[in-house]
Amino acid sequence: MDLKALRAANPEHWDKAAAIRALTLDAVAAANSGHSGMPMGMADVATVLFEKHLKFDVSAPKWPDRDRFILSAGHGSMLIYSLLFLLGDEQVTLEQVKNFRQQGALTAGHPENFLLDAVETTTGPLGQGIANAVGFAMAEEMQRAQYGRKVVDHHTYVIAGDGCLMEGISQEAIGLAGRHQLGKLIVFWDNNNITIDGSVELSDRTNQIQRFKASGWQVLEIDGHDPKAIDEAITAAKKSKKPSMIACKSHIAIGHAAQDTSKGHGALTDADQMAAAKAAYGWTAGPFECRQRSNPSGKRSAPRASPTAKPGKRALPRPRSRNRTASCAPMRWKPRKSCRRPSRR
Ligand SMILES: Cc1ncc(C[n+]2csc(CCOP(=O)(O)OP(=O)(O)O)c2C)c(N)n1
Ligand SMILES: [Mg+2]
Repeated sequence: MDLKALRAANPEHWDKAAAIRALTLDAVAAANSGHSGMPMGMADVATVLFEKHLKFDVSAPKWPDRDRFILSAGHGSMLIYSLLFLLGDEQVTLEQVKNFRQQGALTAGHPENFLLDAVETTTGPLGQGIANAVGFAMAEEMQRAQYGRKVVDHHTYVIAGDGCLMEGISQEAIGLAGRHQLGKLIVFWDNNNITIDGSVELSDRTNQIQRFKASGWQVLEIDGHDPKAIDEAITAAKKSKKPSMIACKSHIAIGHAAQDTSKGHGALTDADQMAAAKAAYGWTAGPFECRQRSNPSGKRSAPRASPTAKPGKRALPRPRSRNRTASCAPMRWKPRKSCRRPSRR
């Protein structure tokens, strides 16, 4: 992997994804446990999804018509904690990130929906997240049929790993989603060919592309480190009447000595190797330091207008701003296009 070329091609994107990678390394090292490689490998996909497509308001995580994001590969929980911290989620503070996996922390080893408002559903048992996501997408279809598109019109996005797709429960859910043509369900497969024990072929040789196609899905195959390809695939998936599976060829623990190995699945804590990985990213800040956090003042962002609101009117009351200190200097993530105002379809 030529990280320098990737960085040079999309420097702004790269730095945002690198913030996820660096925070993941720092939090897992501080806890001396966890899973570093998956968040590092899927940081590009998550960055494009959250920056360009996901319809949500970080200050109103329970806003009813938000897009749902489900991290089925729950062991990679630092992916969602990093994203929420960087976006300015008021529950996921720097303190919480530093206390990753500690007793009483909201940043539990696996995402827990009863601990964090922005976590849609608890995940960790492989396969559970993707199966739950099919239920979320079915609920959306049913509500949309009942209340209409002006009120209910959101997508359900999932990141699932090799292990999720190996679990039997995933087939029942995939079959159901295909049967009901849940076009607003979009699954990213972290196609890194590595699991906890080694390469996937050790235990499974299923052709996942054909499997999803056979179950009635649209399947797209992309380089999971190419932000343009990720963006285009999501755009295409959103247009499909079928549920979509985006197979994202990725490198677990990208840029680290453990890249593409099962060692990369677990906790990467070696100080020298961490320093080398950060150097490869061009990341010069110290542990837990990042300029990338949006909303560093702790001020809540303006609420979105609802699909039914007249232009200029707010569907949600403007929340009060809060004072909170953050160690990061301002550098806002650009507002997501889809977050400005939902399209009227
Ligand atoms: C049902 C279930 N069985 C076993 C585990 C333990 N486990 C956690 S992650 C993992 C390997 C997952 O591999 P993959 O999804 O490819 O993740 P990656 O190594 O790419 O991060 C296993 C076996 C689990 N979480 N759930
Ligand atoms: Mg894997």
